[in-house]
Amino acid sequence: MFEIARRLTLAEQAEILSACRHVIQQAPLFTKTMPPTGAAFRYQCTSAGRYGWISDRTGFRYVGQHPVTQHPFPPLPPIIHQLATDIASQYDLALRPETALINWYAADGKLGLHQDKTEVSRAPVISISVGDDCVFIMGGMKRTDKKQDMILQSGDVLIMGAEDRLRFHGVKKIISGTAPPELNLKQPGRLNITVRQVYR
Ligand SMILES: O=C(O)CCC(=O)C(=O)O
Repeated sequence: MFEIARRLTLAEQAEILSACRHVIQQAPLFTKTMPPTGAAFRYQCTSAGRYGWISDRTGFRYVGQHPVTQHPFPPLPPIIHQLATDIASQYDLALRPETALINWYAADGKLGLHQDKTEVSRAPVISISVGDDCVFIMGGMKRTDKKQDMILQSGDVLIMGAEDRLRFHGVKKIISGTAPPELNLKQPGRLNITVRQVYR
């Protein structure tokens, strides 16, 4: 299934934002580059948990150390861990969160169509959005399959699991100025956190 599994309250969103800020203080956002060209991605990223996802000229992979600080990634914030396992169990799916990829999209940020398949595990991916809305593209199992645009808003928690775990997807556009003012974002943009099990 892929669907919006929950809409978080503003208080929950603020708590998640604060947990991510704490992670970012220890494991700063960085810009990855795309294999094989070395072109820069249009968003910044860091991770929390046992592993972090990186990409460079040699490929995509999970690593145990932040590529800039060379330290282990900070622990997965308990609020994010709990939310992800609650959502998975709501759908009777097992998920042992091993990493949270934290993406930050500025106003011109985007992420091309891709499948999440660096993970060996096929446990569901739980995706939490905070900040500006975005136009999210959901495709099928093949890159060329029909795609649909959907708006992801601040507080939306999307699940991609079971037969939909490997659907192509991407972020087409950030809709600037749509973040809830109560969140007091220090700069405009969108935060997305995907919680994943990496290994079986
Ligand atoms: O930002 C999003 O909503 C999606 C993030 C994503 O697909 C990824 O990090 O692989």
